[in-house]
Amino acid sequence: MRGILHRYGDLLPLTEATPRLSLCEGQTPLIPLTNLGSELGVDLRVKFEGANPTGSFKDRGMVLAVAKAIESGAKAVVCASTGNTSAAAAAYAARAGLPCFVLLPAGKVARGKLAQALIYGARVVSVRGNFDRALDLAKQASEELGLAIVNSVNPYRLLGQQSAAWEICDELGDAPERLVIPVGNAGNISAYWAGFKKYGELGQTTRLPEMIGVQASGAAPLVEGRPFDEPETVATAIRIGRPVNAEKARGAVGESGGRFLSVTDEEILAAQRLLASREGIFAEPASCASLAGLLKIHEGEGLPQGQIITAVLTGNGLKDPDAAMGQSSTMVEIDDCWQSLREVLSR
Ligand code: AN7
Repeated sequence: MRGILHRYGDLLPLTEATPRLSLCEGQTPLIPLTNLGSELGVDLRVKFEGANPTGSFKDRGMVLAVAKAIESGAKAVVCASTGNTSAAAAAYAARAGLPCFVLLPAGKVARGKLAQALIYGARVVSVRGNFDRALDLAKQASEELGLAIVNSVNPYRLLGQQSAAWEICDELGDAPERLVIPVGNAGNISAYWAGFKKYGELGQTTRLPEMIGVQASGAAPLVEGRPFDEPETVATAIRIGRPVNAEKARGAVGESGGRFLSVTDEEILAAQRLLASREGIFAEPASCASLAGLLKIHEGEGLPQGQIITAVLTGNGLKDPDAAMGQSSTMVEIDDCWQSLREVLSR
């Protein structure tokens, strides 16, 4: 069985006492966007993290965070989440036989993610407040009750998430020239940057990518340089107003010569439709912020011809069926006879 801890164990802080937990996470496809890439005149690939066992990139860091929680003798894990972290925490805790408590912003978690947390057997607490408040409460639970917190304040999460950058470099034979990635709590962009730098130090790559972090315009604290007390966006995964890893992310973007930019909900949904209808790839709205951001740069200043670009698609489209159904053309219902069908097909 091959997961992150097996494949990249040499680069991770494992000891003999660290259980080699695995759901065979990682090794997700790096899919060339053959249609959109050629239209934009660039070598564009997407890292499809929706192919992870719980359907998002969170599995990469969670497998290490839960393994380390077991190693340290934790009796239970806790997290706050916009949805994907809770799904991953619940799955790995179930696998490890640990109780798991998840705090979710009430009414703002996509249905697929909620279904996951419930079926994996987590204790799900719906908090009447946004993600940032739920995270404050999760931290308090961790301090007062000694539960292991598995949000990205837990350093093992970001260490495990570096593996996505390593996989991209392993496959491309070098780092991409530009990386475009959605940003919520700002952990993943920080992890990718650390991962690229690590591979550079090891002599596995010759360059570092320009890092482009994309936020939703209704939850864009890193773009505007101020907290958002009431973040709002259709991309509920990144509906975050006070990113925990803001400093690290600013460092990554600054050092790489990149930038943060924001896209509207309309642009996010348009990118989601484009990706599905032109490339056959279904990613959740937050993920599509990356493509929306790239399209925005293309429209604004253009893209260097032939540039090697990777856009990270952080979560599976199936996570949020309502977001997709809400914008797709309605279906046709017919009587069960050939005449009715013929009419529809010849329209
Ligand atoms: C699909 O699950 O914060 O910038 O609690 O689910 O590292 O926070 C999710 C974040 C992007 C942003 N895309 O990553 C959570 C949570 C998807 C996500 C992000 C998230 P970070």
